[in-house]
Amino acid sequence: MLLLITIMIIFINLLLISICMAKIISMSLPESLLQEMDRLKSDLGFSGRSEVIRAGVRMLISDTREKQGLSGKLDSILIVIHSQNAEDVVTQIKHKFEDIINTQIHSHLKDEKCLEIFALYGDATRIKQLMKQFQTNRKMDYIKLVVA
Ligand code: NI
Repeated sequence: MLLLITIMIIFINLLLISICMAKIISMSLPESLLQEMDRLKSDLGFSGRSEVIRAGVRMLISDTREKQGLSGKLDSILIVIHSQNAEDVVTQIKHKFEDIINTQIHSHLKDEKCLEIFALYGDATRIKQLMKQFQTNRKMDYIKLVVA
């Protein structure tokens, strides 16, 4: 019995330590993204917004690790969705990467969104650079790289 209580006390202490180690951050999100996040929360059964963010960050980490491992010459497809008012940004970015963009398809979606599909061929480093330009731009709604 005493052993059980000791184990429980140790367990509670570890739990408290792990809770204290989590950092609280404040962040800003556009209303539309917040609504999407809340929809995800209920659809996927997350217990709270923090859980959704943690899962999202974990996915981004594993996705980035996977992409970082790429090397050599690659064939790939880059899919980007953005709002129509971001077209000038996309034009600027794509002109800097003409050496790896073979084909580009531009199509219009609902809600004044644009879909870009880039067929790429080139060095993995260049492809990663292009992806980074889109990923770090807050005007982009969706970015996905598919490596052939
Ligand atoms: Ni467009």
